[in-house]
Amino acid sequence: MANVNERTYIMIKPDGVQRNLVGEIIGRFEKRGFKLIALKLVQSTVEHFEKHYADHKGKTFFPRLIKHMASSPVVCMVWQGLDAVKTGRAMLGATDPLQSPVGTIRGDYALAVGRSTCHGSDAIESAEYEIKLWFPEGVVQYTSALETWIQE
Ligand code: ABT
Ligand code: MG
Repeated sequence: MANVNERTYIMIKPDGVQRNLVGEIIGRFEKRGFKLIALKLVQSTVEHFEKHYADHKGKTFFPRLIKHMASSPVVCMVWQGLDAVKTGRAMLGATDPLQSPVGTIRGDYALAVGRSTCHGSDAIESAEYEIKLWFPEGVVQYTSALETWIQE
């Protein structure tokens, strides 16, 4: 059963922030109908990104990935709505931007695997882990007037 309150962790990566794509990416999630329940710009650390990407520890690309992620600020967000995890991933495109269809975030704005512009949780369990990792203070609870007009 699809969950209308499903949450996903979306993060605009250093290359997305540096290229001024923040408004564009936030706008796509807003226009799709998702509800924003947490948002912040942070300059994070190597240690924190090692936790975020713990599943990739030991892989050859890991040190380069972590170095890039900690090189400049990122925008951390939690979006809520119907099937948010799977739909969020579909909005991003594929891991390799060159394999991402036009119309997706990576298919429209990215070229290289190591500069993929935006992160999205790949499963409900990883979303829960990532939301706790990036928002230990919790998310914002509020009623959105739009919800009635987006979801059944
Ligand atoms: P993320 O949303 O960043 O997690 O990307 P995605 O889930 O699409 O892809 P995964 B497999 O999680 O890759 C994480 C980051 O590692 C980079 N990467 C990945 C490489 O540089 N080389 C590789 O061979 C693979 C598999 C791409 C992702 N991030 N960046 N930047
Ligand atoms: Mg991933």
